[in-house]
Amino acid sequence: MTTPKRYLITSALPYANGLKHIGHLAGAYIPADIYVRYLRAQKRDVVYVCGSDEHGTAIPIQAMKEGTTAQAIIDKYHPIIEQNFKDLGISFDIYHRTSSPLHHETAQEFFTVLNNNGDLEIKETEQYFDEATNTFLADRFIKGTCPNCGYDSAYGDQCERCGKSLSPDELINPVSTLSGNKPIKRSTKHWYLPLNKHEDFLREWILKEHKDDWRSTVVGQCKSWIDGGLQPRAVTRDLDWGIQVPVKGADGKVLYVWFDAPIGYISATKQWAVNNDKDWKPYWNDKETKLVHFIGKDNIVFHCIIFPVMLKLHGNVLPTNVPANEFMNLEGDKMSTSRGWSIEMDEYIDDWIKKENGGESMADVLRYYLTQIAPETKDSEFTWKGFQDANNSELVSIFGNFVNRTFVLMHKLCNGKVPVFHNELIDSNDKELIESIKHSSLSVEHLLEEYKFRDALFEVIDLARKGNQYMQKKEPWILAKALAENPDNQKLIDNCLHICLQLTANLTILINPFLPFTAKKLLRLMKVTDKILDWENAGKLKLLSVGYNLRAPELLFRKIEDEEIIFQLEKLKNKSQMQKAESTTPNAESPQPSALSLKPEIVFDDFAKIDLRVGTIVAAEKVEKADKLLKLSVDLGFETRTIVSGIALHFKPEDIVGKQVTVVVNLAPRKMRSIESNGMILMAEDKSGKLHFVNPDTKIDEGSSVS
Ligand code: B3M
Ligand code: ZN
Repeated sequence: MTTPKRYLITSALPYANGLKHIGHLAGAYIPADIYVRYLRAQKRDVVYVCGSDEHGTAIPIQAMKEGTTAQAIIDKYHPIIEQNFKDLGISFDIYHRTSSPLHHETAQEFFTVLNNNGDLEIKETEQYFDEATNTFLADRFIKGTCPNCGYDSAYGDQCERCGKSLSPDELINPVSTLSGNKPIKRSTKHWYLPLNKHEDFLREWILKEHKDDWRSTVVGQCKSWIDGGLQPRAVTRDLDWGIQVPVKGADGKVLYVWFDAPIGYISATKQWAVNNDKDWKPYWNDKETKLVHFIGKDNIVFHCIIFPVMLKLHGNVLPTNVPANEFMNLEGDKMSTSRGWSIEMDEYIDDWIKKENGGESMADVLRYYLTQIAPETKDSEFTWKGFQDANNSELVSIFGNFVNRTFVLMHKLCNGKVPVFHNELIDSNDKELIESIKHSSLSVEHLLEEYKFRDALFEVIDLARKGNQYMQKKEPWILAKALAENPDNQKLIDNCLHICLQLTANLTILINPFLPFTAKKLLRLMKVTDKILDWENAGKLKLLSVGYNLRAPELLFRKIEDEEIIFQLEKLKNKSQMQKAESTTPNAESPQPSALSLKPEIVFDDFAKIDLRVGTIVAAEKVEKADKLLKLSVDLGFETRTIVSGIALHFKPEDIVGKQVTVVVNLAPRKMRSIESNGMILMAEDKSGKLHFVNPDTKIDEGSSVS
């Protein structure tokens, strides 16, 4: 294999419409980061780009849910997502945004070139239109039943269950997600990318040229797409959020998000070049660039069919590989933020990294487990038990243990210095381990070049395991006990620890792409600079010089206790129950306007702070000069409280005495009309605006808690 002149590595641009979960992380970010860190260690010319995808209907939909603007949504989530990636060690060279002017220009230029060359078709067609909101319905503005798998909430551009790419016309029983109404058809003009004209190219390029070097899952999906017949694909939309179509008279039309988003890789490269005083062009125009897209399987068609056709027409390089991952499930079910069945990156960082000193090593634990169970060839599953096991029985017991023993013994038996190696005493165990070090380095390299990240990681851990076995055979601590009788034992001890230390240095190089925080810690322990991480050092045996003083041992990983896992499992269950409760209340799941004014998502901990109790109203009177307020005395079992409530227009005082109510009892006291109110009564408002008490279906003890 000849080494490519340069690499351009991309990870899918996440929509800046909410927090991203660890399934996303496992699919498109961790493998790319491992690959990039490896390439950097190989001293290859590599640029790793990513950024927020800030267009498409996903953004305005989230804005409606949060009762704010699309701009406010992207400005809120872009920095959070960017920071989350940083905290987890994802080392983009640039994390850009598609809302930037540079991106808008780049995408418009791209469109203009294709349009001017006659590569796009303009068609006037009938499209779904929502009269209530005066909006054409495309992508996520329209939902219906998937013709492929029967899922009843498939979007107009893709079914999130089976991954099939759709058009609104294919949906069975379509409804507007904006109003919940059945849409009508209305005529509109759009630009189309005639994929059908590129079928021969795609067959040749994917199904012949790349049939053996791309993952079979990827080639398989492309094949079924091509065999299913390629259709012209609309690349513009009637929408007010996105990049203006750069054509006169196309007001109110924007580029389809899947047209502009992948161009985001190009604009990110441009911005990186500006920031670093480099030339971006060769990365996209020179045939000697190796372009690799890391994505999840739901993005295959966009990266393997649509974007390559665009790149070819525009005269850019084509991806060399698209190592897409399958999905990662969670505790027996599909991961989904909206159903509350997920672990958000942000949540993991809060729970595991920020809470403890030296918490970065917990970022590596997640990176480790997600790589170990990476869905490279089929769907996989994250379980908290599996996470705990991977940490406790591999990172702690194998890798961490080997390094720790080496450092402890070196300090105890070799004065904290790298001991000399006595060549004349080399034995078969030494030779075997030395061979393993060389062999593993080559093998890890080979596997990484082939995007086999889980196998590569296994190889590294296996090498550490061999280190433990070697030490077990050599038993330097036993040799030390007999030093008085056999002074020559010191030489044997020296040889053992010399090799173990050189192995530690090698493990540092090999683990660095996977667990960068751990590698950094190891560099500190060995008191060496990151020069040692150069891949050319892998497999070498003289990385640490004889006589060099090393730092005292420090644990690399800590054990994860059962309670921590139980806590996470409980939290997950609670989160999904809360979400379920919300979606079974009327109007929440069905696409009524009220669903779109949902408050921002909170975590269970937020909810748990609210103390809700059942109480009975024992007295009620009007508040003077305040026609809306009633002053209530509420018996809560443990005490009777005064609560001022704005319900006077709905209830007569004498009618509500004796009624049970639900009270927020830990709300900070508030003065209203100089009466201190100590709590709040929960009320439900019906369609007509009438208020109702929220109370148990039968009379129960005052003070009973509500949760
Ligand atoms: N934002 C979809 C996703 O987050 C989309 C990826 C764009 S990559 C150019 O799955
Ligand atoms: Zn489907």
